[in-house]
Amino acid sequence: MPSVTRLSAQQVTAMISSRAPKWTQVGAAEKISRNFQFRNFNEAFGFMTRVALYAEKADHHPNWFNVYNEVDVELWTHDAGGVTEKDFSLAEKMDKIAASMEH
Ligand code: H2B
Repeated sequence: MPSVTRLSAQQVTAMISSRAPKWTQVGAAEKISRNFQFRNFNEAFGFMTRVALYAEKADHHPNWFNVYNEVDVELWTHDAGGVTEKDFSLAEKMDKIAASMEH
């Protein structure tokens, strides 16, 4: 049994509006996604490193794809088969880390 409950598509829509407006719902709210762009690979990898440290502590990990200065992220809770509160906590953390790296 997953320890957290999957959110409904309606709940995901509401949570995106209130907490993570830069994120997009994928499919029938199976995932949320965001594209991050940085100045160069060094900054993108720095972002990934900071997120990785947080993800390990939270025991909740992003699915992501990096090419040079871009990081494409998809978040869902594998155990729950959909999006949960944990994904929104991680999305907010990623937004904060990225924002702190802007000039
Ligand atoms: N990350 C994500 N995104 N979803 C999960 O279900 C998940 C995870 N499960 N990180 C955790 C690790 C689980 O596999 C370990 C054993 O706690």
